[in-house]
Amino acid sequence: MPGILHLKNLYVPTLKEDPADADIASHKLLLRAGMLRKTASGVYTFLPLGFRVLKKIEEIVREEMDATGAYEIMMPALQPSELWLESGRWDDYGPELMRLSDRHERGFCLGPTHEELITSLVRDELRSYKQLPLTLYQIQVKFRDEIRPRFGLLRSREFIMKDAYSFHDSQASLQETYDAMSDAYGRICDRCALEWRAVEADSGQIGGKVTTEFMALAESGEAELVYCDCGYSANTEAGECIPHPTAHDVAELKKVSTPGIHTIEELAEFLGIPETSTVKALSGKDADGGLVVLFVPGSHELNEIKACRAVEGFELLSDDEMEAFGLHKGSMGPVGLPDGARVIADASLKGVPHWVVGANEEGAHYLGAAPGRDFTVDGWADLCVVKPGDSCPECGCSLKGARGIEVSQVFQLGTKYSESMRATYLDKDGKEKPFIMGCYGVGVSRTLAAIVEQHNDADGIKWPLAVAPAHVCVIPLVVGDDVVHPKAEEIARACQQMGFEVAIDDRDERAGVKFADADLIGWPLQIIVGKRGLAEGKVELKRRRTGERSEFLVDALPEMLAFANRKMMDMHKGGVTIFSGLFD
Ligand code: 9G3
Repeated sequence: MPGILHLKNLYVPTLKEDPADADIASHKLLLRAGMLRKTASGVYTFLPLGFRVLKKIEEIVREEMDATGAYEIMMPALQPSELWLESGRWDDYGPELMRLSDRHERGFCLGPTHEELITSLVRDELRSYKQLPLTLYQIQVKFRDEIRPRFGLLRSREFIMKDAYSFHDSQASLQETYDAMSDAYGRICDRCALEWRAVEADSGQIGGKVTTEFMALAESGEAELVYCDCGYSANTEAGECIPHPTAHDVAELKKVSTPGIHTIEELAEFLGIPETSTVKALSGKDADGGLVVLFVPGSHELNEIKACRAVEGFELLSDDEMEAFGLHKGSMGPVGLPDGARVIADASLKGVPHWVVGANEEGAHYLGAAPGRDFTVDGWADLCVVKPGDSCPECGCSLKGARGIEVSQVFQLGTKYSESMRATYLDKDGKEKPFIMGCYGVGVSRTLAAIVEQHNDADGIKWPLAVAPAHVCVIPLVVGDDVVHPKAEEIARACQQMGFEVAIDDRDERAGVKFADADLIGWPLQIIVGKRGLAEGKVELKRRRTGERSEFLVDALPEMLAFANRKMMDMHKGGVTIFSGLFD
């Protein structure tokens, strides 16, 4: 049974004011509540109460990982450079990969992730299809030298991640683990009382193609997502985009003078047409340095990740490079491009017979530019950044937008690492095959911050019961006397006997200071013990989540706590009844 936390002895340096360099709620409140301290830019220390919350989140993650049949291990943070040279990633990453040399001048890195390490760990001894599938995980510190650490734990340079890796002899087997991990991640978010959405995402550099991100909704989140009532949701980096461009009614090619017009807004206003009737051009070069001009509806932005998928090695041209190609920024178009230029257009423009677009001449645009008649489109692709109001790719309804914190992610890696690191097994025909792999990460310290982002108010943090530093804080309004303080200790012990995690604020401080700190730290329940109340045999209860206050007879406390405890145990059994009654 956990001991009672005596705040008089505990180290909880609360702050009255927001620290200067903290600009989002979770960063401010974790510092003010004496749970976190900055050691260096992007490097933090968890103080006792913050550490208790971190451990509870880890425990929820551990329970859900074990329930999927994954086995916990602990890999080193210190990784030999040889492994990253083998996978070819030593040179893929720049200053973000924290590198060091040991006393023998051997190269190491502080692990930002562990694909290389886990693959080298198993490749010599995980040799038969009979041993598959296998999922191993760890909860471990990670290092990424972010160029701009900020928002406290949301983007730090050292952080705690649960990372799991699975090994399979078939895509079907990988899919099974991928789905099981996705379900587990949903339960982890629910048990942490996070409002979340699973979104299709872009797997970026790490290869593989299928990936799902779990986003905790928060205005302070760096990620943008769109979602639909039908259940579809996607990261705007990757989500399919279906713009609805409209054709302007001029059919023959007609050059119009547009002096000083350079942006879509200016063009649309100048011509008195909607932006959806204009076409925006973006010039770039392909892997061979050849000119490629991309065209998207004026109402949307180019998604550069999608552009790179459509054009190998695509890079946007600088202003100088545009000039070198003789292009006029702000009036580029498909008619009259330099010879050899490639034209790639957003698929939605297939339905627009006449474009309003630049004339490749300063201060001139074309109306009625017709693909096929006036110019050739070399390729069509999904090139736009999806945004709220666009049609849902699944059901056609209008998409809603939100911002989110990516708290976890599941990836299908395929054979990217098993091939580059020659990690194979013998299949049932005795043939060498590279493992099919998956990897799955939960940002544990980031989840802690996401919970605070979703559970706070002007007075401080409102910890969900499942991760609170303790469930109850008993607050004697007088200490050192022979009535109130002893009774408060007795009540604390009664709560403890009932299985609650209890703190008692036995500091010699004014009531106002104790109430403010209790609301700031965010204990789910406060039991306030004062002389006047005791004279009537009563104590006051305050629920942090709702602010509701009620009085209870001290003698009724044991069975009331027993009732609350039974309900709380229901919640802890992984059932996710958001606890009503005593604590809500
Ligand atoms: C690096 C550096 C930063 C990185 C990586 C490598 C992100 C890197 C992607 C992943 C993918 C998954 C297993 C757990 C879940 C996430 N940032 N990624 O590979 F060298 Cl400096 O980490 N890995």
